[in-house]
Amino acid sequence: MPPTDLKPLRTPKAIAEAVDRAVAYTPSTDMHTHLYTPAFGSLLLWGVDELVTYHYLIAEVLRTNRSVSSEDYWAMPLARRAEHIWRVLFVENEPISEARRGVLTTLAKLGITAGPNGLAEAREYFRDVTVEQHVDTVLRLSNARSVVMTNDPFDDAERAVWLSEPDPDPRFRAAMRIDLLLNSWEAATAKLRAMGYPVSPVFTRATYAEIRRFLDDWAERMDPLYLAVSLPYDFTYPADDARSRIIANCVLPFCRERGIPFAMMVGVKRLINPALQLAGDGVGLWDMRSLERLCAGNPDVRFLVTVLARENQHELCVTARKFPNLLPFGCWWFLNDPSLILEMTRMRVELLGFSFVPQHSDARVLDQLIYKWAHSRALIATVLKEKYADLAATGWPLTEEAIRRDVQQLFAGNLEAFVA
Ligand code: RAT
Ligand code: ZN
Repeated sequence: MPPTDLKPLRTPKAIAEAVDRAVAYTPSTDMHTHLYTPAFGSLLLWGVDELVTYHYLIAEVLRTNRSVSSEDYWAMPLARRAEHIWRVLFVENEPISEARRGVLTTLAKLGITAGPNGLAEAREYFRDVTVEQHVDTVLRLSNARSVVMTNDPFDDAERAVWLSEPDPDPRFRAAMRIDLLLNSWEAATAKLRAMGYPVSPVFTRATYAEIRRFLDDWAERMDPLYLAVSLPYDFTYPADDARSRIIANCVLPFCRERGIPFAMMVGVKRLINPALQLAGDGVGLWDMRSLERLCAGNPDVRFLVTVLARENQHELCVTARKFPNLLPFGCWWFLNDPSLILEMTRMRVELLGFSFVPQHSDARVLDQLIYKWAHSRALIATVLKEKYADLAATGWPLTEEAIRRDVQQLFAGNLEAFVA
């Protein structure tokens, strides 16, 4: 980053230039992705065919060209699916949606001309690229210092890799994800037993102890930054159900005693159209009194929270004002669109100052880091320019140094301090 001048910035133009520099040069920690360190082999998705068949685009292709059903779509091999999506969503229709623009931003930053020939050109580009080279290219272009994975000890393929003690790239950090345990207790019971934790379907002291032993063992192995779960829109706590029992008796004590934050991503309506598979989930409004109860009842546990419904965003900010142990993060999934990112980021700055994490990528394909961060950085810069101009108008002596400090907090510092 170029050196700074310590004199206050007087004009909106000087402020805007300082913001652009800070936002472009500050490395980010991407706190939630579905990427893996290359040691995890085929679990790490990368390359143009994966990029073009992102599940956000599957939902778009099925409604844009109804002559190919979801069954027909899934019956095709990956390369044919990519060609179908490219033809329908990029050649026959203007690639105007955010997910489509994202593919084009990514290709452009890799030096591939945005145009109807993009898929063919990109396949040519990738012919001689190795995954290690590509990780370096993508992290450099997205200016991400580190990315946090989603690590599921219940996933057989992933568990096998962990058990083989892989040699991880330190830029990829772990997060332990426990959806099966909290959302499907019956299935989790069978899995835990098979993994050597003799739990019973009814909750006894011994069962809680075995769940806790499972969490401890996997935390030792993964060294996770946080424990995570995606929860449905109707998640209620406390409730007379398996999930609440496990949260109260195993998850909260685990997080408290080990000093590991609990990340909750709340608001999904799973598989409202099952034929779409990964692309078939919807969104619902969450009754956030459960969050108030969790934060109030556990001041010594730190909660990282993102919510999926637009209508829940204001309440999340207000709740965070009341609870220092709550850190809102990201513009998740269906909210990761420019109009909503602008709205949410403005609201968060106004209500919380800089005490939140503005964005994570949720990248499922390595290449997506490029566009998700490019688009988000530009939108965050737009909001910062407005807010700093309003601040400077009061006569406050705003410096470039201060802007850099703030952006560093937003892009990495707040998270690092919260998980430390
Ligand atoms: O954004 C997504 O790709 C979703 O499919 C989910 O992965 C969601 O982010 C999650 O982590 O559950
Ligand atoms: Zn995700």
